[in-house]
Amino acid sequence: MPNIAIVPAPASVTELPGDGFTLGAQSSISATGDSAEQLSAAAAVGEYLGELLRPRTGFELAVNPLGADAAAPGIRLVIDDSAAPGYSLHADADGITVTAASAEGLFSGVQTLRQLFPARIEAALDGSTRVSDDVEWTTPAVQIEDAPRFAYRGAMLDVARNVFSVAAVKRYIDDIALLKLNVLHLHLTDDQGWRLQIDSWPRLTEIGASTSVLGGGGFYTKADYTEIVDYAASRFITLVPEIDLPGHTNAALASYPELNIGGVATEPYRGVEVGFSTVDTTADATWRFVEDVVRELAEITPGPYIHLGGDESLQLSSAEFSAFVSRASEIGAASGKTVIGWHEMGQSRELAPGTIGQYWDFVTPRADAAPHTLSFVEQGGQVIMSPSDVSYLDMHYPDTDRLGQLWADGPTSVEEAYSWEPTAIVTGLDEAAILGVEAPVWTETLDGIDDVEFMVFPRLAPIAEIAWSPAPAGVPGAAPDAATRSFAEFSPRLAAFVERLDALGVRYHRSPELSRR
Ligand code: TNX
Repeated sequence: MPNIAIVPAPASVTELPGDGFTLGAQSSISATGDSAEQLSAAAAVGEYLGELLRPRTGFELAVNPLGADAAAPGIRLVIDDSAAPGYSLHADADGITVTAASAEGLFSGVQTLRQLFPARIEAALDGSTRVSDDVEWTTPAVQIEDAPRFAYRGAMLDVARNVFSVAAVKRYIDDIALLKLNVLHLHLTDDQGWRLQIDSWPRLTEIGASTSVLGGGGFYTKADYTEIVDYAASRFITLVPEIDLPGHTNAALASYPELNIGGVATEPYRGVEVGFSTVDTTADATWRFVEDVVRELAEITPGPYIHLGGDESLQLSSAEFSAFVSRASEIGAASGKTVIGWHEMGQSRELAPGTIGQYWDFVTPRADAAPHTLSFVEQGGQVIMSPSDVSYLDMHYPDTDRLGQLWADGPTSVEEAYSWEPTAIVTGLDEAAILGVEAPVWTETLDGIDDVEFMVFPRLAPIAEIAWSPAPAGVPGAAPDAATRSFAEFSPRLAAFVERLDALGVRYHRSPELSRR
């Protein structure tokens, strides 16, 4: 087991001679910045760090906002305008200093800092654990320089097929923050459920939210949604809400007859088929619905994106589909947001400029997936990579079929989730055209956050590393000294990471691929 084991791998890690830092009862967390605003932003990250470290250590760890240039013992969080992108971290016997140009950079540095302490520091105190003074909370001596490769590092949670409480979503936000992910994409609507209050179309939740695949109904009020958005923001995570159109709409079609071709409401649906539903793309009611939903969604969404779906629309001709998504993308753009759509949306050559595509085909593209994906770039947008055969975390693990599905080229091993490269999938889609990487988890078979954690961990860690860590050797534009990505090198770091999950009580899959310490 390496002495220093961080996931995702930082850009550069240099072990220093001498002792590392030992956290003690007298340690404090100090925050400094060049302005009052930076000072309070750094102090807020310090408070978050204190909340992580206090329960298990029992130390007070007071947070002291000190103003620029203050030297203080313990952990120093410094916002400095002149700092490089990302963060740098220096740990030695005198203390730990994390420096960044922004609070977001500091927060990333804090995620690295957590992983320098013994994993047990993550454990919550309950009846079975107790503060004990026989643990030395010591880090290695190290200098780290780090910055993300991709700006968009996401996880998607399907809250439409099954219902997840606000508390469950918050837990998932904390789970993904550990891995320096900065986007939570919520798939809010589908055939089996509509999960967001829309004031101008109340039956969406009165009727459309009454079903799910495995349990009862449920939805987020606007206040619930805002609570999730705010919690995510406190972890520097942007919420991307998805309203899936024009297919995957049975919950809306069951709620309002006027959205249907033929004008008759459908029955609520609890099955797991896809591709059977569509709104009537020529009905005035449909366009009032799209306008109203987008307007109300944009009003409560502070982030820059809204996702309008566009996947698996199998009931429309290509011309009908293209016309629908171009008009929907214009409505989305008019709300002031950048629209994201699944890659099929790229069939349209008249998307709102800058629309972002989300690629979900395989690592080797089939049919028209590649041209449809390139179409977004040709129209001034970028692409998020979610190749389903390696990043759909609802696929079975090779060693258990207890949860999940198989359709995306069979089970997905931990090694497969690590062994792909975003720039090597669609020919002509280079680094600059890729906004980032996202791992979706669809929930037809998943009942609650425990099931999600089982499917997601450990496989989310390799994907987070692909999203965050520097381009490996062999990728165009990689640094001359770039490392080769190797599962053998990753495995011991992953083994160290899951010890942290153990301490946190995350119920991950104890995959036989996890090497033992
Ligand atoms: C495909 S690929 C879907 C979802 C399903 C998922 C199940 C894509 C954008 N959509 O509707 O839930 O497969 O794995």
